[in-house]
Amino acid sequence: MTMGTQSDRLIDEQVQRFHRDGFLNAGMVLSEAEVLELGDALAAVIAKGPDGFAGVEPHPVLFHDMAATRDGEGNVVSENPNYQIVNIWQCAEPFRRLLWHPLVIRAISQLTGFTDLQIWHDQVQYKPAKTGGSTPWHQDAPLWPSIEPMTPVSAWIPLDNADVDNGCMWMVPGSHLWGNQMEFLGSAAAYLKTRDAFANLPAFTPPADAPIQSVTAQPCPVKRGEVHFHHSLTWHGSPFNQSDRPRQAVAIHYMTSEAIFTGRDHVMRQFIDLQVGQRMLDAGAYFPVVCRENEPVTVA
Ligand SMILES: O=C(O)CCC(=O)C(=O)O
Repeated sequence: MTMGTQSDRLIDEQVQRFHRDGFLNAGMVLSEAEVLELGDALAAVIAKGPDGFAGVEPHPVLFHDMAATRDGEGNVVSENPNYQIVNIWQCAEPFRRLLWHPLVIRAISQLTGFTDLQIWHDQVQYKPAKTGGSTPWHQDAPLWPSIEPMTPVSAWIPLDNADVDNGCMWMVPGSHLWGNQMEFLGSAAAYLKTRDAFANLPAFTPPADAPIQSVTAQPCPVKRGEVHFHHSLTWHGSPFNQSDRPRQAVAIHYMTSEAIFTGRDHVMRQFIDLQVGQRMLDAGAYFPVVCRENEPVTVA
């Protein structure tokens, strides 16, 4: 693991860079064998497809092509599929074990400053070779209205080398300190057709007191098995896969112990049986606790 000079912790310079930019590539956290095991598990889920899970069989919470639309006759059309699989951990053991990765959890604890951490949900995004579609510019936290405050940090681990050709994520440094800008980012959706257009965000003026004042879309190549962290308000997205290689990656979205339930909707809302205002730490088994009092919990 190349997280810092110490083997299992980020160094101060990495933590500072994360706070400045809102994202950080912290280096390798998986062995080649682990990458292959996760890849096989993902291939098995993809081979079943969104409709391939029998009624009582463990299945992901959501499995769909984010880019699919319907034609005039109601047929599903998707020239540029981008498959999203939410909570693959519920049906694939290697992904379940990954939630408890101690190095990743220690880093999330350092980056958030919280000693107790919990899983919100995971999600795979799979862009097939040559055709894989884009993920529009967005911020995560506004898409998660069931929980507050908007402070979580995510770990993103590709299972294929992710680069500008096959649709690595792009981030805007400093944008995590510009507030909720989803309305503006929605207007940027038309800028997704090509990589150059993706990089060319419309004009935006950051808040005057924000440390970073320039709006720069930066590609973030990440090697398979490395971890890339991003704050839940960092502007990010990923363009088309223009290569002859697939682009598969899993994001794990973590909550800190300050997360409370708002009552608002999200695909994970169905698993929350709490009163509004109660802490998510009491939400139960679908939201595993992975760090207690600064120590990663061992795999459940
Ligand atoms: O995998 C991608 O390209 C996008 C993932 C993403 O938006 C996220 O992890 O928040």
